[in-house]
Amino acid sequence: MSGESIFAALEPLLERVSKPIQYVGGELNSQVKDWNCGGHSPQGEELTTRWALMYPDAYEVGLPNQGVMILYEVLNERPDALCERTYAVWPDMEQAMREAGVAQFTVDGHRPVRDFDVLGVSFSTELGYTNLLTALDLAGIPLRAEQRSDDDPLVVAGGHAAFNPEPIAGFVDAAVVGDGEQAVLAITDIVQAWKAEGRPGGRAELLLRLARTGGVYVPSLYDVSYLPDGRIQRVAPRPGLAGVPWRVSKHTVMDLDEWPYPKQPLVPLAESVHERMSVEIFRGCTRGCRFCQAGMITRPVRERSITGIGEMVEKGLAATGFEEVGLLSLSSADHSEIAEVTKGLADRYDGTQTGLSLPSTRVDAFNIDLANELTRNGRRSGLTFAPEGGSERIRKVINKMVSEDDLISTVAAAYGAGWRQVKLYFMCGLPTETDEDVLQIADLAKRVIDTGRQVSGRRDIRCTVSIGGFVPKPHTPFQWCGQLGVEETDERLRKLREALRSDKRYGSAIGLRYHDGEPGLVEGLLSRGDRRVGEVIEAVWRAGARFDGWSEHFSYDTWMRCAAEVFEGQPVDVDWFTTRERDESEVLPWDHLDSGLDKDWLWDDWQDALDETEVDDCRWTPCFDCGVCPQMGTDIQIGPTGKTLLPLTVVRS
Ligand code: B12
Ligand code: SF4
Repeated sequence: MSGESIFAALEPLLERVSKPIQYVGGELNSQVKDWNCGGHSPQGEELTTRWALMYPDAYEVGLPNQGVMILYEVLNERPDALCERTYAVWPDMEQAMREAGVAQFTVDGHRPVRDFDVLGVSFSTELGYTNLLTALDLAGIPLRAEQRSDDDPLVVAGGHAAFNPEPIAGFVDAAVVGDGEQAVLAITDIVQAWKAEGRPGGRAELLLRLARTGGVYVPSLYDVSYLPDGRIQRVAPRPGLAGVPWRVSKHTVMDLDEWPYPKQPLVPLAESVHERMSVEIFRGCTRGCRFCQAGMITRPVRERSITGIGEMVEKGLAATGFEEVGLLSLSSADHSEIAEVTKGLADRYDGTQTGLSLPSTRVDAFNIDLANELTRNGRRSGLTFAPEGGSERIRKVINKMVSEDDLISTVAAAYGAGWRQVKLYFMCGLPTETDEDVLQIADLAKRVIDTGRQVSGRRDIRCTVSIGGFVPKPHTPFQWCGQLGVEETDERLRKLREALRSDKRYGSAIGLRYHDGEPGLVEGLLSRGDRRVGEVIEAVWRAGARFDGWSEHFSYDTWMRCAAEVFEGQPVDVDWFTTRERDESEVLPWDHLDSGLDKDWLWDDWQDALDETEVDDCRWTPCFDCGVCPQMGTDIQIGPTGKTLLPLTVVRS
């Protein structure tokens, strides 16, 4: 494998495409390591393991992605491994590359992706699947895993969408569920040992070795059988494969302080969605919102210590020159020492250019105090809250324990403290939802504005309602529910728009942002699909689908037409995968991927949802047996540590 740069061939294309800077690399803290950094064994075998890591979306979305940034650094720190990044190229670049015969390349060394040992793909969302196919095709790697030779890289999927890799099972060699820090190092060890031994048994042996770890899912080693009505009968390891597990376990990093990554965050050259440094202050969430896949699959909660956070902020700022730090997690205000963290950092960076921010979604006054603290000297523009459901009833169904009065007193505190704009996130199409539940969003928004005008004494305050269609996800209590159809979703959103527009007293004070139901239905097909959906993905891609997460590229009609052709004569169709409610006994396509959550517990939680019964957060109440801790041998890890952040001497030049 050469690893030669193809930049000379790429360069002439750059002036013909949009935003060429996204293809040139060289960002602050990026790395290009020696292709043979691991050296050779006495027998002449290569001892370097090379990863190309892909975020299957445009550079501007992929560059700031935390998961990719972390794994890139973890791998590059290893002397005998190297890792470079690759992103989805825009259609204009795809065309130019095809015309000029330029292969999918990494932005770091501009090396052909096909020269690497592993192509790791980070799937945060299922709408990136067609972009994987473009990259494979441009790279010259066969689309189907079974057609690959020993010279092709191993294609490994990770990220949250990999918790149901079945729709892409035919295109990937392996999938990893859960945290990647230790998993990528373990995979590197296995690849390295196999190479050092002279690649015994070829690709098949390598895949078997990975599968036998119990933590890497190799779809080609499993057979799926179906019942005549289309449901799955069984997913089982292929006969005669000793050591291939029936269920594949997720990976969990237990002590986040031991993994303070990224230490050297990448600084984008081109415009990106997120131009600030991010520090992940904890992982996991046990609030138990029933729609939230991220919360369910990342249990248990593992906090980074206050001192660990302080160190990451300080070192990260020094390494990047960023002037803003975001304290990120699934629900940052829930960190057991968040008040101390925010006060400590606000004190430390008082009087400097450094701004601090917290993605604010928790609906309570405490959150406002935190936001106020972080903006002591700054402008108070907008705050975001996520009540998610419009009525008190539906919030019980989804286990979002927020009353209308909580919300109103929270926004009163926000407008009273000088904030001018409040953004509220909601979903449409939640289980048991009626028009009435969604229409209550309009009443709520009006109450928010009335309250804001009252407490601030001003007319120029705003409330933006942002609403999206709910997509049921695997490994959540809503994995069994029927998704709301496109027409019903659009009709409900139309009624909400009418209700908001009809009252002239609010004029432009209330804004509405919504997505129609079409992309959500395709996301639903991909989220809860099985291997039969793979053919639809390939057909759609062949029909030109690219960047399905972008409204200007997404074509619902192409998806529906291809799905109808693929499913012709089969007992399944798009509705079967999306709007159909499943029963308790059904084998779900992802049952053999073990997220730690007990299926019986999830079912009971689904029944509790239908009964409008709420369940507490296990961080502050006794364990309610979701199964994760005993199953994974893990534990909730929260403070308080009782430590504080020492102020730093700010050196001004
Ligand atoms: C929580 C969250 C946020 C939080 C915190 C973000 C954070 N911690 O990075 C907040 C609210 C700040 C946020 C903001 C935004 N987000 Co956000 N966010 C998420 C969410 C739900 C989880 C991300 C997360 O936990 N990251 C933490 C990192 C450490 O975890 P990770 O990426 O999963 O990676 C780990 C493992 O999965 C694994 N892994 C990952 N890849 C691979 C690959 C291999 C081969 C292996 C082995 C392992 C592996 O290893 C990693 C380390 O352990 C994702 C959806 C999702 N399900 O992933 C959306 C998501 C990534 N966000 C999205 C968007 C659009 C945004 C915003 C641009 C929104 C906006 N308009 O401002 C901003 C940009 C922020 C940014 N840094 O890029 C989109 C991206 C869309 C796309 N086309 O890719 C997503 C996919 C949501 C969606 N469905 O639309 N986000
Ligand atoms: S096993 Fe218990 S303590 Fe652990 S995440 Fe589940 S409910 Fe919480």
